[in-house]
Amino acid sequence: MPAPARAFRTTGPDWWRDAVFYQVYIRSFADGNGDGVGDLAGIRARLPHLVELGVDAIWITPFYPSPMHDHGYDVADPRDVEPVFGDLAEFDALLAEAHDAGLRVTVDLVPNHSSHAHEWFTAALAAGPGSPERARYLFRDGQGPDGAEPPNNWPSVFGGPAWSRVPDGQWYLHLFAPEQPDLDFTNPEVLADLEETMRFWLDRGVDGFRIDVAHGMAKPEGLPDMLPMEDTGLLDDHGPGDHRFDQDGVHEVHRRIRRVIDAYPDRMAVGEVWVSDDDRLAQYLRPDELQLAFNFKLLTAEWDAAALRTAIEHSLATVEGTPAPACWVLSNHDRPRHVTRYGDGNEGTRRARAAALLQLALPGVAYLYNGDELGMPDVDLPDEALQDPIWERSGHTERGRDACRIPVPWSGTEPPYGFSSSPGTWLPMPEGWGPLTAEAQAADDGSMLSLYRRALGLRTTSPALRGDAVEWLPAPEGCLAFRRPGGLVCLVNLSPAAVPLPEGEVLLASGDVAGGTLAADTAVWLRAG
Ligand code: ISL
Repeated sequence: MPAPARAFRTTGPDWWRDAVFYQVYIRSFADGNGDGVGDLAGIRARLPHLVELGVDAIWITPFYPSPMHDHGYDVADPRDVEPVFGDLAEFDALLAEAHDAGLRVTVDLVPNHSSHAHEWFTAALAAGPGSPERARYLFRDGQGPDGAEPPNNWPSVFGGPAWSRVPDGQWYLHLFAPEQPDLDFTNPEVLADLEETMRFWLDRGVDGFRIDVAHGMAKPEGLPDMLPMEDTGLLDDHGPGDHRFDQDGVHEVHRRIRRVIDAYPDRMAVGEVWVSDDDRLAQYLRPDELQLAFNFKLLTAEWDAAALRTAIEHSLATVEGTPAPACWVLSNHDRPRHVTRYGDGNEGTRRARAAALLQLALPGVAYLYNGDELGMPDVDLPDEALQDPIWERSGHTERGRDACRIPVPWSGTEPPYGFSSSPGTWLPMPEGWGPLTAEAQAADDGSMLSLYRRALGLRTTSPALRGDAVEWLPAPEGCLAFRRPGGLVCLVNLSPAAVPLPEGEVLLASGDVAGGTLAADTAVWLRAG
């Protein structure tokens, strides 16, 4: 049954300023054709779920032709659809249906690298050193006798060196897998092609883009050695010693991207910018660059009042002085899901319920990852089921990201829980997920899904959630409390004991608040009395 017709909740050029986006990891959301892999037809069929959930927009991870060495983030042709996921006609139908249902559609843009199967890379290999074909990528001669050493010491994010050698002796740069050669953005042809890709999707009617590795693209002149990884500190910090990311030249690329977006009414882009320094991150949000940048500080913070408060304060400080609102993320397809990060089982779920109310009470944009609304945990997979290139590249020392990419359970009591008509799903689904399915949770007033639906409903209807400021309130030890200008008070209890419930009308709570107390690992939304 198609989703009922509905207008967009907000219109105009800033429709995204307080929007809730839903990340569809396409392989794992819903399988429409029974091959065990999620696809565009599956998304179409599940639009009613998204409408009932109450989100404003979806972001669909890459569905372009790809040999799938990094599950679609290795793009062989950015202006077509991978047959496993459907075709362009299916995409157009999905876009039209989503729009009719009041849902905006954003798609992934993967500028930093292409697939090794892209026709440009094939041509580069064939053309040889010094050719214009090689100049679209970062081919270099090696160091040492016979050039047998890589051109510099950069490691790949997925493990091993960031360089691979080709038969004629040159090396090419790949910050990710060898099957994902980095493009050279100083080459005008590369930027022109990215602009063409953007126009291709904008002309079809997409509402915006999520930009992959938006802190990549620019590389420093001469590709100097970086500080060895063990000395750079935090993995995602990419401080000044790490030359692979966050180079000043990347901002020119963002200005070019923005110019394309601004030529179309009401379109936006959010960047995946793994830059933790507030001021450096804010640079991506200047008026002529990205409208939004994910702030990953909630996703990396422990379940701890001080850590979460610091994360929120830094995220707000980042956007202060920029035109952008904050952009909150708890989970995505690259990191352990928050139910699991917070301790798994009942404890993890309880905390995830509270975290949902925290995320959705904050001003700005929220991104949900498919399955957040069901409280999906990570799943430990047996070695033979692992698919992420990280597993192989790390010499079987890192298990990679498959655990957070398990297909979504929709209905029934046995795998594949309505995800697919085939039992052979691309990642196996565990036994015992009957109670986790969307169907079971829709029928349960106390479920995670019901909590999300209520929270999203209040976000759009209650005046209490209006206004951008966050005023921190005094709170018991181990608790967080803040007020929004509209009158909402959000109190999260991260302490081990119950705390008294403040005065006010309870709008929503993640756990029991009868008896005038708020239990441990519980959050409440109140309208101050
Ligand atoms: O910078 C990083 C760590 O050092 C990473 O967090 C990096 O920014 C991140 O892994 C980029 O992720 C995105 O691009 C990858 C893809 O595998 C991920 O799924 C995608 O989200 C390569 O395209």
